[in-house]
Amino acid sequence: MDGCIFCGIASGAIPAKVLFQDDHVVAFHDIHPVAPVHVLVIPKRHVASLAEVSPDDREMLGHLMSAVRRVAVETGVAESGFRTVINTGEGAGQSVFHLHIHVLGGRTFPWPP
Ligand code: DGP
Repeated sequence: MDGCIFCGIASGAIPAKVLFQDDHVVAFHDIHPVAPVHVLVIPKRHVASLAEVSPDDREMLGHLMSAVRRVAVETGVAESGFRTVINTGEGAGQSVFHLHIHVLGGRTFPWPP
């Protein structure tokens, strides 16, 4: 989508520290990390947020979750533990309106957040 930063990263037009990508998803390091491991997983296709997904997106959502596991393994936090976050809507802190999963690791995370 024109003007979407993450569409730009998905297409390669905007540079990012990409961990891996495939036909469906891109995993790249967050520009403002809040943990030693802070990777974002996005679908290549533009979807604004989790509030915008439909039943047709089930396969894409599966790709995202599978990629989250791969991020955890490749960054070495699969065993120590990792936090996944999807901010949905401005009220929840979403600032980029292209669906993304934060994968955070390398430190402890309080609960409730
Ligand atoms: P959220 O607040 O949940 O919408 O998270 C958006 C995240 O995206 C935030 O942690 C910072 C990150 N981010 C924003 N712009 C860029 C960018 O141009 N490159 C990278 N790598 N990350 C970005």
